[in-house]
Amino acid sequence: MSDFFGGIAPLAFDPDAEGLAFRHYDPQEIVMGKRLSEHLRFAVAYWHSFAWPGGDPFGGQTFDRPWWGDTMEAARLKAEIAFEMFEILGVPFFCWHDADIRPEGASFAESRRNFEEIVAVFEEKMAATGVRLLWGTANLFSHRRFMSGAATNPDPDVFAWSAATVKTCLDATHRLNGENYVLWGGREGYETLLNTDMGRELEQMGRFLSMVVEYKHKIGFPGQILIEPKPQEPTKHQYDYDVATVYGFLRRFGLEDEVKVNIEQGHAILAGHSFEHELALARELGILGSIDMNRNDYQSGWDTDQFPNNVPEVTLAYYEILKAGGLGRGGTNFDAKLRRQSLDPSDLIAAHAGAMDVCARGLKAAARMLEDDALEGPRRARYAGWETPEAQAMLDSDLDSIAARVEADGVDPRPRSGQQEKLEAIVNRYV
Ligand code: XLS
Ligand code: NI
Ligand code: NI
Repeated sequence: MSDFFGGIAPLAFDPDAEGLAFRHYDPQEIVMGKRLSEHLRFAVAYWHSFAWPGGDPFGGQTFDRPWWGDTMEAARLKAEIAFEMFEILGVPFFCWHDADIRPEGASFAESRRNFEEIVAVFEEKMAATGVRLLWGTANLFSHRRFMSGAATNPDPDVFAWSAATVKTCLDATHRLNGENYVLWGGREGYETLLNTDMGRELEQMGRFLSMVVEYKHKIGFPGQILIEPKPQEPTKHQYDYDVATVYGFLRRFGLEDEVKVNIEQGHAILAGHSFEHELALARELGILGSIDMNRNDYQSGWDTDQFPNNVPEVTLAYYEILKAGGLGRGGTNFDAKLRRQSLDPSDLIAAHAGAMDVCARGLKAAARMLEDDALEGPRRARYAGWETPEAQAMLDSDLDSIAARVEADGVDPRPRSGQQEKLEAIVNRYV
């Protein structure tokens, strides 16, 4: 045991507690026939909690961490303390990028050896604690070699480096029995068309993704491959803009049955959508895979990756997820970081615990709305006209016969209220 967390005990569910505890998240609580922990499938993001130094565009590191440094010893200490936090929080999962967990080596091979050494450390710690891997991913955006993209880079050597990196990370994810493997196109996009061959870059990206899927089948990795959409930042135009764009891309390369999406709250907002819009669309397209839970600052217009703290918003998100039948192999990954003034180790615990409570409240409210048919009842009533045999038959007919029927039957549409305010008031009763 390190003394980093100063002896903070594993958090209990205790609505009346004074200090750190869960007020709404009781992992054992049964909701719609399933434990809350199985619905929510919480994961800690290694990068934000253990690799991010607290910088912003105007200043660097604010956090003091005993594991700062580019050595294997530091990487081992970081792993040690990360697992201590997982146990304090009682989270079932975590997620990593290769670059979060190991120091960069002088060559590809050295980086890979460093990485695999820490993966072996994880393997032991996971066996000892029961914490599992929600997903692994490759960081193909931080190092300057990726500044013009990874798979979409004009330099084929960067494509090669990226392919080798994803192979290494997918192997490790498989070895650790990860539930999913994520690809976020960190710099797959462009800054200016003046120097960009967009058609070529999209082809490269499609071929790259196909290779990932081929390799997954070759090694027998049973997890899901997930793309994480984001419209901009770091590049001005990211190719994986939103769920709709990713779906079109998957269809084009024949991958719509192979790849799903990992949808992030803040990215949905950046794309000009709501989180629930992206979730509902992915569900309807059959590609809902997993979620990155966080929130953006609504004024700043960029990806601030704050911990969620808005129950009504989170409720509507889990509502769409419950309607999809749950997260399946996916989970709720806190792709969220502390504010840079939140220096204390206990801030890390409080941030996650608070966010877990927000999610628990949201999920429970969503479940009650579903169980009471509070929104689905009115929604069914709104579309009831389509349940008649006549209406269904129309979909199999043609414009001629529809036009003839409109005149023969004297069809005369009567507008009806959409009742939005009444429905909003209903939601307000549950949150
Ligand atoms: C960045 C992304 C990133 C992915 C994983 O905006 O959210 O953190 O989740 O590469
Ligand atoms: Ni993310
Ligand atoms: Ni993000």
